[in-house]
Amino acid sequence: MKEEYFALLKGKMDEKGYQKLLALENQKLCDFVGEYVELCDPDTVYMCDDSDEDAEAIRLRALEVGEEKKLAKEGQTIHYDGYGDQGRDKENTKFMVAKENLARMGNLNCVEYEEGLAEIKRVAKGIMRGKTAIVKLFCECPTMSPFSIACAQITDSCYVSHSEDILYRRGYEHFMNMEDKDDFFRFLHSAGQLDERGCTANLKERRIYQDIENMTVYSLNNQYAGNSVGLKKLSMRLAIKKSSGEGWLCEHMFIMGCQNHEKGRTTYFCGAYPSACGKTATAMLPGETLVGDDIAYFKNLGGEFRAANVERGIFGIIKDVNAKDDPVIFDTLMQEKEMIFSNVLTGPDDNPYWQGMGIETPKEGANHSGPGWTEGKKDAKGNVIPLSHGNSRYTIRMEYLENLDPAWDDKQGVLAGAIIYGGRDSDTSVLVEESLDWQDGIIMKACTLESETTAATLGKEGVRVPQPMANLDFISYPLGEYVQNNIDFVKGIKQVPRIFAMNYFLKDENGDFCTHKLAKKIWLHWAERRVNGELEALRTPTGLIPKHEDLKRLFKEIFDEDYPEGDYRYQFTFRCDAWLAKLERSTAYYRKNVPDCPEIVYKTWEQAAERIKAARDKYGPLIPPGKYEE
Ligand code: SPV
Ligand code: MN
Repeated sequence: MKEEYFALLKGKMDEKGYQKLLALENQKLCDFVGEYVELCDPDTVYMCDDSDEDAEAIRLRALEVGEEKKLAKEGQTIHYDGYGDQGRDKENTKFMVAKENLARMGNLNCVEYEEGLAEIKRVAKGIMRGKTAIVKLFCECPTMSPFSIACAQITDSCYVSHSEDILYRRGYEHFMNMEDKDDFFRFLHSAGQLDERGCTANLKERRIYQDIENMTVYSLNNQYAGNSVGLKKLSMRLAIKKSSGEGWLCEHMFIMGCQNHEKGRTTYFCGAYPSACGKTATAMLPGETLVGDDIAYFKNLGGEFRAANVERGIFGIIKDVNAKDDPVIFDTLMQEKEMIFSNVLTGPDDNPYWQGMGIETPKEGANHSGPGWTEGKKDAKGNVIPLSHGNSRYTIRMEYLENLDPAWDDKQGVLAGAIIYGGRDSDTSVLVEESLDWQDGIIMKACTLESETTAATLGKEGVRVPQPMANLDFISYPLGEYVQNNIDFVKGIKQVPRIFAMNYFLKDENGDFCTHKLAKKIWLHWAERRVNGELEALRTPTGLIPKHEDLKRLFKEIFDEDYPEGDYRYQFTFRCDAWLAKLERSTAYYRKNVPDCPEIVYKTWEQAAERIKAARDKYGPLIPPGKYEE
């Protein structure tokens, strides 16, 4: 450690904490802590190891300083983010890039390196005065595994540290034992000054600056976890950059096990869906098992396509979680266990309530807009404030879940059998379609993924936007190169996963969704049988779809429900004009925004458009399932 930091840290840490830091014998870590303690100037520094004692101290402190409040059920707490801090702040999330590299970053949001660093130093100066800085070490993916990435977090937010303790594996021991002591991600976070509710007061100075060259993120004046929790989306951007140079992939995907009881087998699926498109609901389908719900690392281990969950917890959207549609999560949220609710209503009985909960909710309470909310309350812009924010969340450990997959923490990850790309699309894609092969899947299903915006990001809701791989917000190097890396990843893989597109949001003639919410289980089980070579499929101009008889049998077996031919015909009709428009939108988007897009992408789309046009000439604009032949 640099000489000057010794005295500084000794003065701000208790002896126990100071010794914990020194015991790691990690110069780079000490310098990171020293440099930012000097700059941010907290009153004290609390160094954690992997003990429950340290975790408990932080949890209690979150209550003491008011960043969290107790709810009626033991262990449950509520945290509020500021009214203007309810989602990821894309505008102020920037990559710090050297001048000479700025041009090749395309339209990624960047700031020139030195300018960015100067701004961080200005905003961070003295930002922790009057507070305690918590230093805690974590590990992404199972510790001491081929997937592990060590992470060091400095934060003055007890809520952030508490959330990270629920969501990630503790990493002090990992730091102690890891081979390359210099190879870890670094996160500096400050919630900044807090208002009387314990929310960030100074949102105007919100900054999330990502130094992808030095694997460090600076996040200032915010609390919403997508901005503040280093190990979640901030580290994801670092991991994507790191993976590009090391031949692996970091994807915005769940990992789950589809259970075929009849055959006694588990097939693992990974799925990418933009926010609020059914990702967690799919990962949590009753009767299946969960490995992870948000971020997956893919590695080629001995020729096998292995997937590992970065996290050990879930930071999930709570809106519409109810006993009928999401029974596994709903039941968990009713338990007396350590969990954090954010931005939901705290009712007069000190229980949490949210939109779409499926029970009667109170007409008053405290919520993201402040205490004293009553039904009909309006915000400064005159908009009615719902009882809970659309992006309000729960933070839980996966170990609470009855559907946790036994392999969730395996150091080798799980063998991926299939990848799903799922968008929010009311009028184009069928409910499930298999791609012709890996490359076709990446180009036709992953690159063309789109969604309508939701409350999970700041800004207007309901606009259709491109969502390549549902990963666009996190891609930290040129997108064309990322697409090529995705195509190339399976080279040398013995058993390449199948790729499926799923769309739960197709609407019927009345503007209602076509199926009930649990029908996703049917599409999943159809895919499971396809992966295992058991069912035939029908061709469309863009891939392969189920036969009615197979879905009918699955609906009967799984739900004891009928699946009428008429529903099937509507849901699996190929819509030529909508698809041509989709390809046109994708082409225009990539031509404009992805200067390094591989030519094969355009060629594949052109060929698909030709097939669709020829099919339209032959069969008409709406092609019912089974009609199309190559
Ligand atoms: C998402 O929006 O994709 C999330 C929540 O998983 S956030 O932490 O905001 O990224
Ligand atoms: Mn996510």
